Amino acid sequence: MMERSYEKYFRQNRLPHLWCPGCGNGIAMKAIVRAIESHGENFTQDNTVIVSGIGCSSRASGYMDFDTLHTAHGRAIPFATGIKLANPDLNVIVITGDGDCTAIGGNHFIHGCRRNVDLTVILFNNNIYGMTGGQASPMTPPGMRATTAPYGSIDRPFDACHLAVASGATYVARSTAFHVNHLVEMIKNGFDNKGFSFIEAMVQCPTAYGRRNKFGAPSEMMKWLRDNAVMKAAWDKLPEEKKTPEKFPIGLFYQAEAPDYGAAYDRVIAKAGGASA
Ligand SMILES: Cc1ncc(C[n+]2csc(CCOP(=O)(O)OP(=O)(O)O)c2C)c(N)n1
Repeated sequence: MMERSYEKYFRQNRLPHLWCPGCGNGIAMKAIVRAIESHGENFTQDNTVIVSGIGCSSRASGYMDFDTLHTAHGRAIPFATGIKLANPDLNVIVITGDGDCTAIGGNHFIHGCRRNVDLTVILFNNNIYGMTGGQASPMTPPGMRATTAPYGSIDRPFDACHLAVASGATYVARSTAFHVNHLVEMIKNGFDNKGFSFIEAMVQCPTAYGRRNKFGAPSEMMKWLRDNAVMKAAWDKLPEEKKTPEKFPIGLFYQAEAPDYGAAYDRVIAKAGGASA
C-alpha cells in the first residue's frame, strides 16, 4: 500500500482531531510539517520540540508526533524558552492562538521578542477565542461580532506582526490558510533565522467567527482570505485609499541580525566561570 504523505508526522492514535469541518487549523498544521520536512536532517521528529498553550490551535501539538508540550493558556513561550536554553541543539516551535499569544500570553510574547529567544512562533489567527465559544480576542477586527461583543467589537485590535517587530523579533512574516505554499515558505524561512521568528497564519474559523459574522461556508471564508490578502511588494505600492479595512498585507515584513538570547546566556555562564552549553 502506498504510504500516505506526511502520515508519520501525526499521532494516529490521537486522530480524528477535534477541529470543526472547514477549520483552517489543519491547513496551518500541515504547512508546519511540510516546512519541517523540507529541512531534512536539521529538523526531524527527534530534534524538534513543539510547544503550545491552550485553545483549538494549541491542540495541534497533541496531534503532531514530535516531543511536544501542551502547556497552560498563554504560557507556551516561557516553557519554550526554558527548553531552548536548557538544550540549545533542539529546534523549538511554538503553536499559539490569537487569544493565547496576545491576550493572556501577551506579556510573554513581547518579552520573548525582546530577548530574541531562538524560537519559531506560529500564531494561528482565527480572530476569535475559538475553543471557548467565540469571545472577542485582541485580534478581533473592529465591528465584528463575538459572544462578548454582540453589537460588534469596539476595541482596536493588535497587529501582531507590528507588535513583534516593535518588540524586537528578528523575523516577522504573515500568510494565510489559502496561500498554502506561501505559508510553507514563510515558516521555512523562519526556521532559518537564529532568533525569535514570528509567523502569523490567518486561518478561517467557520463556527465561532464565520457563522456569527455571516461569512457563509468555509470556502467563502477562504475566498475572503484570497481576495483581501495583498503580497507585501504590491501592498507597498498600493495607494492609501485602496488600503480598505479588510485588506491586509502578507509576506516577509522584517528580518534582522541580532544576538539571540542563548548566545547572551552563554556569555553569562562563561563570566560566572561555568561550562558554556
Ligand atoms: C488561565 C486560563 N484562562 C482561561 C482559560 C479558558 N480558555 C481556554 S482556550 C481560551 C481562548 C482560546 O482562544 P485562542 O487562543 O484565540 O485559540 P483558538 O481556540 O481560537 O485557537 C480560553 C480563554 C484557560 N484554559 N486557562
